[in-house]
Amino acid sequence: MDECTDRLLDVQVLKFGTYTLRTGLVSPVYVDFREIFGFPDLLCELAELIFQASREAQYELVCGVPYTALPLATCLSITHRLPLLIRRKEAKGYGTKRIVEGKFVPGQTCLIVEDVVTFGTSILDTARILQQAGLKVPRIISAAAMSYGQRTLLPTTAPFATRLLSLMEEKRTNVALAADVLSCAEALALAEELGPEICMFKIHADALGGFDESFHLRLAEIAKRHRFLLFEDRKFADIGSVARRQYEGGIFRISHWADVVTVHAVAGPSALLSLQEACSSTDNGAFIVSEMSCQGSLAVGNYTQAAVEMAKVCRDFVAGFICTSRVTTDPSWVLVTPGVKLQEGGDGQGQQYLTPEEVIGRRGTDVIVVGRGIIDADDRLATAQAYRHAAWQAYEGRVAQI
Ligand code: S5P
Repeated sequence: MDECTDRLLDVQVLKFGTYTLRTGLVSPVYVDFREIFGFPDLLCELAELIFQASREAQYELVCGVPYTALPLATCLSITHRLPLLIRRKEAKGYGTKRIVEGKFVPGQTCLIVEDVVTFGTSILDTARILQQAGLKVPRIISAAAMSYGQRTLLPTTAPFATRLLSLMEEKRTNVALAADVLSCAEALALAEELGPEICMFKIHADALGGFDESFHLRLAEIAKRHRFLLFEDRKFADIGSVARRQYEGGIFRISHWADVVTVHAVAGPSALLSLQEACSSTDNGAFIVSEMSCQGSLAVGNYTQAAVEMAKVCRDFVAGFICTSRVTTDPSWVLVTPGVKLQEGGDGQGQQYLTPEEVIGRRGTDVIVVGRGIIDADDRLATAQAYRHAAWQAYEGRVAQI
């Protein structure tokens, strides 16, 4: 793979610099896949890497996302004798009017190959069309997709988002623990036991018995040793001046120890701007609550869209969103999803649970927040590891495999 990457750089398929993409995003990396057509041996080498990466998926047909991935799919088809399908961009207005060309029968399984994935829209369109034609799509393979690490290179990624994305990539975990226990002593024991498995430790300081300064000093020491970030789920929702006092003062003095906090969008951007001013380090940040996991939440539709839009006024402070779906396709924001359990369902009090595979793999968010799924388990460590494994597998399935 490294040799192949070197050659991709040599022939300028892969470029580093400052590039404004079609979407308006500025990227430090650019993949000009069409350049590869002049180097058939390199094209075959890349197709072979894709074949190796997709080996454990069982498929009988191969289809490239039009147009630039078609030669890759063709190469795979010829080398491995896999029948090729072509998905037209529009159905022909004459003759067969077919949108999927090639020989297949409904129920067969097809691998979709794409050259570069930024947001995945073209791939999802192709998958939908193949499924409508009766085909099964087990796996989508891309020659390039944005990993957590790559997203830290985007100039629009906020400092806290960069810290979190790098930590997730290095530690290989996208699980945040919701440490909703009764006392600070219990929270410290949890942090010590599960710290090695998680990227963030989330608390509601006002719901923990025995809160004092020694608690957050000890928590910060554990966080440093086990490498996780401290998340106070305060959900600020007041006018700017009050939100600032709640952040800096009182018993909790949140700004002194929390790396990240949550802020509701309901009061507009003033709370965010005040918190940013009061922030003890420019590396800290906030997540805007743009959707909620509970039944009947009003954070939907236009509210959600306005919350996402609002983040732009405070780009250095807002790291991303609390959400249950892909509320934005901009990869600089980190999407954090609560309401996650290994089995779908509810808690009888309005909470609704989705699985790690559903939120990370299918809906395309980045971090799962798990509370009772781990805390109520007999073996908390083994259960945290099971969530970590499931969420990481779902992430790896989403980004490039080669
Ligand atoms: O919409 C939301 C937003 C949040 S931050 N729904 C949520 O459940 N949360 C938080 O995630 C909630 O405050 C709790 O700490 C955690 C979910 O806990 P669980 O025990 O249901 O996994």
